Amino acid sequence: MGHFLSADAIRTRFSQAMSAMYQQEVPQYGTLMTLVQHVNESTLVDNPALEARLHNADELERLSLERHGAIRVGTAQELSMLRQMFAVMGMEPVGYYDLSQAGVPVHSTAFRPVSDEALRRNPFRIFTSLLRLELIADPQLRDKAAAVLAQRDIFTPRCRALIAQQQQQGGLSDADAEIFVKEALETFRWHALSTVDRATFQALSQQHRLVADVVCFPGCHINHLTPRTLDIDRAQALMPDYGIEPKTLIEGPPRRRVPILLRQTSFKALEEPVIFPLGETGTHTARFGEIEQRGAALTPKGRALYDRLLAEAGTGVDNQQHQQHLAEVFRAFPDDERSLREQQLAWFDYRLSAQGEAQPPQPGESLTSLIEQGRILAEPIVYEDFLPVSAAGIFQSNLGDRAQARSAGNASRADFESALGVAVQDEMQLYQARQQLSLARCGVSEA
Ligand code: OOG
Ligand code: NI
Repeated sequence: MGHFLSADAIRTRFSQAMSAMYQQEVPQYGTLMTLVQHVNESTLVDNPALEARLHNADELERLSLERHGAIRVGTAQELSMLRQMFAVMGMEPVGYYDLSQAGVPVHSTAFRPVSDEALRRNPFRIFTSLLRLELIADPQLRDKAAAVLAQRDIFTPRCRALIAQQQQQGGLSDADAEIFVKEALETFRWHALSTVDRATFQALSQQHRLVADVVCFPGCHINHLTPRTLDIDRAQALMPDYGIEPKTLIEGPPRRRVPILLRQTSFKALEEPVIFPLGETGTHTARFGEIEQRGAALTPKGRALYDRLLAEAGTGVDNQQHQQHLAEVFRAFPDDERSLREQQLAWFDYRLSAQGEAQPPQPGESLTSLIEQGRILAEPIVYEDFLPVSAAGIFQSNLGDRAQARSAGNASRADFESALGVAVQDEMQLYQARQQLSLARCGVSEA
């Protein structure tokens, strides 16, 4: 034993393989990556302070690796197996997202790394949704969907075997990891050949486009991959120059001096050909591209303020007006690091400066004074999770314009966790623990 490849290394190989596959499947995603790379390079050139900062926080390296993806599955067994697959790559389920609120019949979690070190290596995340068949109104169609799902296996036999082997041995050799990545990728590949006849596909689409997307194919195709940009406004504005049509609104908070949480935008899903078993053809729109700009993780207090202001701002029909209006409403949200820290609105990572190393904190010295003296440096912790309202906006923009309000939300976290096979981790506890750990490393006990 002993000669195992680390989970972090497997994750990086997998995320690169996934990106390469998706570029082949959806060429516009490659174009989007080029655009983001140009925007990031020019943002760093224009803003040396930002570059220095990312460099010091050891974040520059992860920038080009950084992306998230999204998938949707149909059964508890599939979800639980995915959990075990992602565990091989050091990704754990964090957070519960109820999207039924927004008329989308799924609930979700994010598989992602959780430790500081693993996040620094590669923060690859997969937003994973489980279809809620009980939200399909027509009982016959519900049974049909369940029967179709019961017949498929979205994992290759070799993939299952390697997951079991990893669980027994506690790791995978380099050679086994290589095969594992290749086999795992098969689960997320696009298949134009539907598993159901055209009439069933159409009936399920009528219920909800998402239901057809989850039920009618032999795998759980990756539906988007999302690189991280340093300037989403610029990237959105440049999309048409690159031949990409963006969704109307940038989701999330407005542009700020200190970015918070997550701002996202996407391009519309492609219309792709589908082939049915009897040779008839049709089309399906599911796969798209998205970009995001990440900012500070907020504390429960900061998050409550964000949620309140976002609801107050409402949505708009024109991005420029919407952003202006958001910016006005968000004046109530402090926009400097010091206030965010002192009012405990955001989580921070603390570390000793060179001066602090030379003159370490003594018992009784306050954090504020140590920061003022420049002995401790405070840096907002990057938000690693997702936003349900934004996610709903992304889902909706890719399901066509037909508004599909459904079921007033009824979250069912317990059902989700029993399907998953474990409880999801609480993201707030994870941020808090990281903040505490960074303070402890500085030799300071309290924020
Ligand atoms: C997931 C949409 C959520 C995000 O970035 O908020 C998401 C989906 O469409 O399956 O990826
Ligand atoms: Ni996304």
